[in-house]
Amino acid sequence: MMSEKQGSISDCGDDLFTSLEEPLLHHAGSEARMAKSDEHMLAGSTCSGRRARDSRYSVLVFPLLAALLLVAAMLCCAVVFRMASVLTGEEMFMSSPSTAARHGGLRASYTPKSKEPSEAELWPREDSPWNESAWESLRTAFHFQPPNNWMNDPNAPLFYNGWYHLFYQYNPKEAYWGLISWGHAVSKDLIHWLYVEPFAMVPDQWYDENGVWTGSATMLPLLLDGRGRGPSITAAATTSLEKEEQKRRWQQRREGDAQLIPGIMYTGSTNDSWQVQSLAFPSDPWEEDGLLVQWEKVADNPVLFPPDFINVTDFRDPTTAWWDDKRSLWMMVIGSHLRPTHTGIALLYQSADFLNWELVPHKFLHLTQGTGMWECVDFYPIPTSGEPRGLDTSVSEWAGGVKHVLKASMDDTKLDFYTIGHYDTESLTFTPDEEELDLGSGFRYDWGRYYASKTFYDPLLQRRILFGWVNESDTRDDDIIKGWSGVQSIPRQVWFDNLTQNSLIQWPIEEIKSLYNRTISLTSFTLESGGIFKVEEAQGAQWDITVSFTKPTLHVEQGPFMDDDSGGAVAPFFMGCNQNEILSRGALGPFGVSVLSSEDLQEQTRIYFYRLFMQENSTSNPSWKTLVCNDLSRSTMASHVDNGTYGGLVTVLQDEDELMLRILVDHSIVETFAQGGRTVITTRSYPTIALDRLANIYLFNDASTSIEVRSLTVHELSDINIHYIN
Ligand code: DQQ
Repeated sequence: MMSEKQGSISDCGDDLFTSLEEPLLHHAGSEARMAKSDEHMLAGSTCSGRRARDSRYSVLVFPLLAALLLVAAMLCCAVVFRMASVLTGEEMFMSSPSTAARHGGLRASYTPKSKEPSEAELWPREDSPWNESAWESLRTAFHFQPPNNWMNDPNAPLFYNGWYHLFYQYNPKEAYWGLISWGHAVSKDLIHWLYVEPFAMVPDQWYDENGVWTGSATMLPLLLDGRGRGPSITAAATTSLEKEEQKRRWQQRREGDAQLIPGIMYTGSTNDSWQVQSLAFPSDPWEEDGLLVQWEKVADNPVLFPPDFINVTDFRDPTTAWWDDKRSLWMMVIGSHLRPTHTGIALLYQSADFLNWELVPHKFLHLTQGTGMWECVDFYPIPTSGEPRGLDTSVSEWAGGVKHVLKASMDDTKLDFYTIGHYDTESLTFTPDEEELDLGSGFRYDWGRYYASKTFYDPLLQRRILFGWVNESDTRDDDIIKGWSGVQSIPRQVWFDNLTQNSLIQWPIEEIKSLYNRTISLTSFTLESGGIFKVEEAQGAQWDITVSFTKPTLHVEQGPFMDDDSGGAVAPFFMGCNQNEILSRGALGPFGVSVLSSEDLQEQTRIYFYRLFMQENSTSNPSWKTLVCNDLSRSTMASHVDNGTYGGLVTVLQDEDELMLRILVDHSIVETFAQGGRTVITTRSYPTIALDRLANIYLFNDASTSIEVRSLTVHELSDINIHYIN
């Protein structure tokens, strides 16, 4: 059809039309544009006759040409304007028929999450407590951050060919959410990162025009054409030619994992804001591109549309898939919710070839009423005995026992909840071990600002690693001025807590020790009530601090009793650090560490324990409970940033005689791991005085009884100096 019409234009001999339309076709590349140019082409087909008839009007050629040139200039402006709006994230690369038209169904109603920024003043800003160098000191030194602009969710972490890969939701243009693409970084040790260019994926297709949103990687068996193109993916070679090729690839493999190729399933937000799932593969993972720099979206995209019983804007963030050996099928979960019941759901899909997916007949792996939209669901096996280790996502049986972890990032509250339970490979359902610890009411990964987390199995060291997005808690205008927003947490190893038997341990990966460059150690001293102790020679903002206190206990009648109107039935998992009791001095708290502290303590971020004698629920007897908190109330002199207190209860077993804190401090982020990693709190601090070498470390005891410090170890950490790979 195209060539027929083009034929009529060249018959006309009017190259102007062609030269005006071609750039439009080229830029737009959409069916809508094609329809428009078809009209022009039809008009063009009548032109040759008309021009022949009206040769007497040749005196008008120049004015006409001038007019046409003016129109051309205006059209060019329109194109430039359009491209500019693309670059500013207002609109993306093309317009094309709606997703509904392609798929059938209702159109989406969508409210963009990112609004235009308010008027932000640039340097110098008189009302800001920070100048340019102060802002620079708030940037982290050993956490992963992109070179600039906005970052949110960690995506598709994986290990391939000797390298760890981290992708992330990234706005390449601004320090706020929008134009979401996939940034990419690689590392040999999960600590020292290198930025990879170009971006792994950008919104350049109708099915991801509103953003290449969150997704996961699955390590797949050989791709039979070795090029990663979708239709050739299969779990097993079938023809003898394929088998030959497979054999060749197996012989070729350089590393233990090289026979597996990552495939990425991600959510695309379409040109009319439907959420659909699409696939991408590395272009040449075998020979030329072992670092997985180039990615190709498959021709059959999108591979999944939202089912008709959910809203088309509530269908996102596919998990890493697992192989169901019994049924020879790939399985994968996508998060959503049911309106109007507000039930959070994990939709369960299956596929024989990773390309064609169908919802299992009973639809859900799991659901929980009242929890709302589930984002970034994660689902993985966890061994329940032996040394801390992880398992490949496809493992469902393990000699030492295995349970499964289900995590959902709750869109309503922006909190990451997890629950531990049993995955039944017959009924294909997940059941939490304890109903009261189901998603939304049980454990959180982190009690601070931590969201959209994602794990992966590290086959090199047989462990499961967790990443999470830590957002800013200053203002959007601050972010625009400083030019960046968002940090990834230190990668944490996660394993089953054999002692509590119902929760996870999270612990900074061992590799962080490669950054230690100076150590201060102290042992056995007493902090009297009201006492404060300055750690000498500890000026700076990059620390790994471990402190152990002797567990303090009192006779019941001396302890603070936490009561409430329901007769003492405080739900412990919602017990936060912002209760009034916590702000005042108690018998056994608060005591702990203050970091990012100015010399005069005007500014300090306080991390503390607080022991309470309280009732866990209406049927239990009161007993000692321990709260652990990151308190930002004095963390900055700036009045416009978050100054809340974050934290929750930490389990301290009866036979444990110490309370332990490990705290990672990195300029504007403080990650607290309490009691060996049973409770974790990540918060942001924006000091105005306690910056760099003006930041100190203190121990303090605001309890009315004395506290014993058993040991204190403070490691100063080096910068990781992330730069682009050559
Ligand atoms: N971020 C992505 C979504 C996801 C959300 C978009 C969670 O895919 O649900 O940037 O932060």
